[in-house]
Amino acid sequence: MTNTVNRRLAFGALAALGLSMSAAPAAAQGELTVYCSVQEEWCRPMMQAFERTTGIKVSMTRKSSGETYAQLKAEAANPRGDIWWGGTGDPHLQAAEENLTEPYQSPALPQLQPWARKQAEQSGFKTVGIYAGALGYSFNTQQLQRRNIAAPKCWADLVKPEFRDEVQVADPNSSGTAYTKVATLVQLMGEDKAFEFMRAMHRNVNQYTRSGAAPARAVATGESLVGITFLHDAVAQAVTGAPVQIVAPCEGTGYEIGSMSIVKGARNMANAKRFYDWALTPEAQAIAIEAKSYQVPSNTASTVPPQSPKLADIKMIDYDFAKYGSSAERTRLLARWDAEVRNAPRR
Ligand code: S7P
Repeated sequence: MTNTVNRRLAFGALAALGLSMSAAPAAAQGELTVYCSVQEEWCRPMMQAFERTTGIKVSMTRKSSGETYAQLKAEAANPRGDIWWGGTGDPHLQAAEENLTEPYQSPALPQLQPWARKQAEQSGFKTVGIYAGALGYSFNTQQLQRRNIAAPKCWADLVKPEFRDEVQVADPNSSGTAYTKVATLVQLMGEDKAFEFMRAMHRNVNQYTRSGAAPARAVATGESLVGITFLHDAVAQAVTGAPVQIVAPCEGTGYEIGSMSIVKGARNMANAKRFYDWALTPEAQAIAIEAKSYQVPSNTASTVPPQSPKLADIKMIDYDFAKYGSSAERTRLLARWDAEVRNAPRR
């Protein structure tokens, strides 16, 4: 799958899709450049709906969370994006700390879940929670049965010899999902034990993908037996009828607060704020369901998709967003992961 897509979504295209012109304001209302870090399948309808609602022309680029954070840093002197929508919360917090994003208090803040407001308060209102989701893994039920392997239930199962070359997970340098995995294991096991575990699991990893959700697709097609992702990304495969079972690991797991931030020095600041306010409405958040994106939405009036993993039923760690959302901690953990895990021998 192409990881980066630049697309200008014109009204002509909407008309071609059969949408009535009455749904699209006739007057052009300016432009907006959005960096989108959820799946392309959700980015696209979200941008189309915003264009339809406001008449603002959107130029959207889809990249993983770590890649977008790196892009904001690279463009800091000459910002090209206006708003960063979606992706795990840690890199949004890191961008806030590095003054790459703009403080903004949306009038919609009081309507949000406490975890979404806390994300905003913690960052000095430079980011806000838009959804939440738990980390875990999925496996291909047919492949498992064919190989007569017992169903894994815990993180500890993923280092067993029967899963040799059968575990897929993303690279935490590019992927927010995989950074959440590193931070989760460190909080769950203690840092040295977590790195020992990741080195042992490295022997079973068939590929470190760039994108966090890719391992869920690999499980659905049988290309990998196990994939570590957010659970909602595996549910998105299961609802298509793929032989996929999700696992919330028995030891406990971490979670994300998917976030949104306005780029510091945005060229289209007023439109960025308009998008920000709109993206927090129940109407905008409902687009996730059509896009088979089963995170828990942040507006208290939004409908939680029935397919969403029930966060209250999952053994969850008290994820320390302040610590693992700090730039110094990210840099340190990624350097250790590169040195001790990615470059470790596999035999
Ligand atoms: O698919 C949705 C989702 O899992 O993708 C975001 C993620 O940051 C993007 O993927 P990367 O791991 O490649 O950065 C999550 O925030 C979101 O829930």
